[in-house]
Amino acid sequence: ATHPLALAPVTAPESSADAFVADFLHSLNFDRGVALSASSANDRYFALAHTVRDYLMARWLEDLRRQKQSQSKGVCYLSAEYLLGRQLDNNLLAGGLADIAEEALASCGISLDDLRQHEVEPGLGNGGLGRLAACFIDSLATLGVPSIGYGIRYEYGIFRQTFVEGQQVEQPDSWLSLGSPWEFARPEDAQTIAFGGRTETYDDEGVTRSRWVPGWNVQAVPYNYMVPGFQNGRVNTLRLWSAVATNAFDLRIFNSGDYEEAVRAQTFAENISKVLYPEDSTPQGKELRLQQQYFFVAASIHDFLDNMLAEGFDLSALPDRVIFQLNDTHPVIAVPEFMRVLVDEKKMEWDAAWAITRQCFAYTCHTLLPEALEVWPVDLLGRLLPRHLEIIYRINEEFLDAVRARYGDDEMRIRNMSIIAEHPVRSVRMAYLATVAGARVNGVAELHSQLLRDKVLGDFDDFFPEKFTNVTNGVTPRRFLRLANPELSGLITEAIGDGWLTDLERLRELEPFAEDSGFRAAFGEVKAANKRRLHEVLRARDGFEVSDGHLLDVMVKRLHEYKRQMLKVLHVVSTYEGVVSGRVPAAEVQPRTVIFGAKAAPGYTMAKRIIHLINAVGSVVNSDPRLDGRLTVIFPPNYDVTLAERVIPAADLSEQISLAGKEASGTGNMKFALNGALTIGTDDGANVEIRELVGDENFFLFGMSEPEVSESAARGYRPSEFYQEDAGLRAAIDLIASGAFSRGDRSVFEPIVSNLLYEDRFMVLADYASYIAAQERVDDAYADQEAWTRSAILNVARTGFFSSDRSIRDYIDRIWHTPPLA
Ligand code: DL6
Repeated sequence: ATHPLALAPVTAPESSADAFVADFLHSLNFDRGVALSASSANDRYFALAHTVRDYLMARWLEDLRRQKQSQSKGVCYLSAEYLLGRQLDNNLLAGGLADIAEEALASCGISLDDLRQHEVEPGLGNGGLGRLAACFIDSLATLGVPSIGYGIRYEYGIFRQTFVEGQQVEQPDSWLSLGSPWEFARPEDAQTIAFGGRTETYDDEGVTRSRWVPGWNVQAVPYNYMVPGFQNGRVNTLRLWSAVATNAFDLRIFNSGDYEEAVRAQTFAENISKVLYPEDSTPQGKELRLQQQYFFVAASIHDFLDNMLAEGFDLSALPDRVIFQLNDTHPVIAVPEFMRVLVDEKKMEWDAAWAITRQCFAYTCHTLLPEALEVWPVDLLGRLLPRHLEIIYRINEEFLDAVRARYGDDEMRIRNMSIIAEHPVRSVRMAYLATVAGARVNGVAELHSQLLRDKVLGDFDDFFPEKFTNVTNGVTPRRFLRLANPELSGLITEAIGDGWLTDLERLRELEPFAEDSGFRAAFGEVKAANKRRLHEVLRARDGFEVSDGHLLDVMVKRLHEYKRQMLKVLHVVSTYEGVVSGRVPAAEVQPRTVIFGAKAAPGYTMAKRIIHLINAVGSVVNSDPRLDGRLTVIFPPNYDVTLAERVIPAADLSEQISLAGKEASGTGNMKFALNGALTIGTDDGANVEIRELVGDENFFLFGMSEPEVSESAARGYRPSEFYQEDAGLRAAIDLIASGAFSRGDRSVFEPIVSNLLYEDRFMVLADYASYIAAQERVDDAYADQEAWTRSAILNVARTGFFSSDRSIRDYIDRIWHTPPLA
């Protein structure tokens, strides 16, 4: 006999402050093993997190059951990065528990806000791509789409940035040192992941088949995380893999006293998920990176096939059951792995397997920089994954046969389209493999998708035009408006109700309020309150002071030359130079605080020099009395999601100033506009769509368009001509070159100066004059606060399109065809 309780479904705890207190104390006592009076902040944070988890648990278990039982088509989102941000607030909001939790904790004499600050955010991503993945899983859950996110549980996430004498120093991010209350280890669901070895053929009842004889393997242990939808009773799963050695250590060697050798294999295996690869645009041919990629996609594919399919599932029906979305090229090695499983393990005919594979994958490209498209040397790939290389060769052979059949022996075209590059080293072009294998290929903003078709993947567009589509990125309004900006959310809800939280286009209803002086005043007060709150955060975090009445001018994003933080620096230096040279009276300078936030990849020397320059300029400008406190540069270190949530709601001006044709989309641009900052930007990435929606009069456009950039490059770009012809630009560059920001040492920033004058790959100098003119328009506009606030409200009202819910609906319509589960 089975006890009736064992048969009953799991139920959520009663939703009341008293019940919450009881659950919280129970968790403190029985999970943490402490009394409230003896508990640490970490104990209380864990107990709170466990209590919140308990409220979500019944829904999660139910969703897991339903998704498996329904066998309807679902999305497996494969991403090497998830930049999740803090979880507590998000889960409280999704579960509708924030008020109860606050009341419950207060009755125990605990401040919810204090516990919030205790959470260490999991920084398992580098920037835009990883944060997009986090927004997408939030929207998938909110829309009730059957889906699972797969990735890597890096032991160390994106490095912690500190500044030593203005220069970036990286520290490991040991986000797990106190544990994570949100994860569920599932060692019983571990997968064995093989590497190395060789391939062989064998006779299988008269059929010659290939198989892989691997050289070594590791265990992939999954950790599950809840991904709750917004107050809809749905909870999806994020499953992150951690690498563990198959044999922890060799006891024989250990007993002989050679302890290092005994654990060598363990260290080697566990390195695979040790650290997030700290690059976001320029891949380096690192073996460990390829190991990471194969490790997580192989584990995910096997997990899906082993655990998500019904008993006796007919594999030919896989396209009706799953779509694997490849988030950039990092997971593309999944394609040959899937083929290997179908052909070698499931003994399917090659053609049948390929027909299935081509329907089960789709590829999102997130870049336009050719150097950011990953390639793997065949030597390395063949050594690590010999069978996969054979499979890639065959895919390529058949693809090139089809190309020849269409175009004849056009050797140039064939060389250009081959998945295998011959120069400078024989390599596999992962973006090409993804394009050949994927049912769909999408860019992440209209302009980007068009440039992909016209330029980066032009021959492929000619060959399979039906594959190409666009899905413009989006951001979750729950985290980036409701949680990050509670005051503005409250004001919006008061005006138009709260439907916007799941239907962001409803922000349009705010448009008439832009004409309402009372609403404008309230909106202005919200902005001022957000600035004060940011000020408190920056003071407590880094000791910075932000002056009242300043225009808050913000540029936060990864540091990369194409994003052109350098252009922003030149603007600051020009303003400074104007005053100290006596040309511009300080009293005429619009008071501004310029905030930078940016991490540079540790190996990216020029990016690190620019960080150094920003800090150096800041320390000179901020302390020069001639500026009369009217220009301040603040660069808080370690910009992360948590800081973004404070900075974005406070900003007046959003800097989106990449060279046109280089930023695939940007998502920061969307977050700022949604929070009522006006954009100064080029016609690049999603800026184009933001400007179209908010209107020219509410956007400060400057700089060359993408065709103008291409034309200029084709003519032969000579940056020194701009330097010669523009006195303001010359003065700014000369001031940097003079050592004014490096205690007279001209050598410190000389590499930046000569790069600008003689190379300037991203055409900073060409856009300088237009940028300065646009900044003058900003100053003029800001002087009329009523008109500025009106524009800010219209920015909020007109950018509802940029919800990640809309992006996910577009993926469903154009790519996945995975309806929500009723
Ligand atoms: O699609 C998300 C995000 C875009 O908004 C950015 O414009 C783009 O730079 C970024 N790409 C990456 C990876 N770069 N590469 N390869 O982070 O993706």
